[in-house]
Amino acid sequence: MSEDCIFCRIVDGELPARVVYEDDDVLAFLDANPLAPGHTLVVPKDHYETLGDLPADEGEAVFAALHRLTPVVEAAVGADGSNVAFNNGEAAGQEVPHVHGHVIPRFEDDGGRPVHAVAG
Ligand code: D5M
Repeated sequence: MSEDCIFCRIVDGELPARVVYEDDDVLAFLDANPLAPGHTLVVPKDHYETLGDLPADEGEAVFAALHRLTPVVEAAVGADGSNVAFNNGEAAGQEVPHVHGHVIPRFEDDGGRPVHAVAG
């Protein structure tokens, strides 16, 4: 737990979130600034800043949750696909320094642009 980390505070229940999945190692909740309906964030419960800091077993737990959740999120919003991505490090646009995967639903009629173009 990092006191000033918003995702740690969500994991601890101090800040509200629309939680869509939880297990021993991982929490998933809707993104507050969604790029598409159903945009979901998947975070390890323990605080690590980047993927490189994440121990392999916790990385496996995050990937297992992404694997499980992605088709569920797509089905929930009627998406035709999704971008699953990590912004890793400030230089890559990571704004919240608690490693997290994005599941961004995509639709046939949304232009088909890659996610970096969608994010602007
Ligand atoms: O993405 C950080 C993402 O985190 C960005 O899409 C907004 C989202 N965010 C920020 N604060 C919150 C809260 N409190 N709840 C839910 N979602 C939030 P990055 O990859 O770091 O650029």
